[in-house]
Amino acid sequence: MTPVTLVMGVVNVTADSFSDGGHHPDAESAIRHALRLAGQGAAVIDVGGESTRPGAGRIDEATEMARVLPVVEALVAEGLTVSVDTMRASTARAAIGLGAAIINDVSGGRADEDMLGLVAGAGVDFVLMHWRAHSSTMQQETDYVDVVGDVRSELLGQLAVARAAGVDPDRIILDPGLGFSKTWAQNWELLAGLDRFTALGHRVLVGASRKRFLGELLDGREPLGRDAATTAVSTWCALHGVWAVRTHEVADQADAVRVGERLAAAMS
Ligand code: PMM
Repeated sequence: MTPVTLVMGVVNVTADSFSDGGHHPDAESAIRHALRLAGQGAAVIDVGGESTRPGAGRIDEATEMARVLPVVEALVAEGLTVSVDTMRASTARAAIGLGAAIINDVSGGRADEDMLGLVAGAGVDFVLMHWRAHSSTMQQETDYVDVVGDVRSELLGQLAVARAAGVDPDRIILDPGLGFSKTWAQNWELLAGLDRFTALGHRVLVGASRKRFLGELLDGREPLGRDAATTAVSTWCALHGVWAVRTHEVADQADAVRVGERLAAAMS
């Protein structure tokens, strides 16, 4: 069976990401970790230099570039498919110049007015995530009438903006943005409603890995103890036809998506 759902392995070169901040503070250890994840089955490596955990502040452009670019360059040289997790067009431009294939912008092009034009001209894939506000205030923006319907229509609105800016729709990957302006309960509703996102005809990415709503379910378990729960979510995502799961741990997730796909095949 050809794999349908991919695993995107997360490499945060940050001091303060919620689950792995400080684990890969320098390029060498980040590169080593990325190669390990690729060996375990990650089809894409997502490199980020700026934490977006709830309450996080911004870092400056020079710091972000210094963290991310050497890692991107080394991983491209190793032949890996590299995604860059950034809200800055300048960082994205530099990363694309080094061979990054995907720009993963958690703001979906809303944080930097130059982002969509850059992506349109560069011909790279673009992850357009549902986003309402920067991390410092996003948890004050969790009012929805119907979270699945509202996230879906806000995503469609931003998709239209991206298309108007010239981004090729086939290059756009949609992401409901678990944990970003979402209460714990709303994350579960979004997972239960995944079919309404995959039905939009775009590839869908889901990032549930080690997030707080899993910790809350598990009686306050710390992030590193949330991988088994993440595995269960990855199975669910594959069962519902998502294009990729974005996870910190990869080996078990790669098995989980195969189980989900096999179940989906048996059910069809
Ligand atoms: N979550 C985080 C960071 N980047 N990108 C996408 N596309 N989707 C997500 O859900 C997402 C993301 C949260 O921080 P982490 O890097 O520590 O997981």
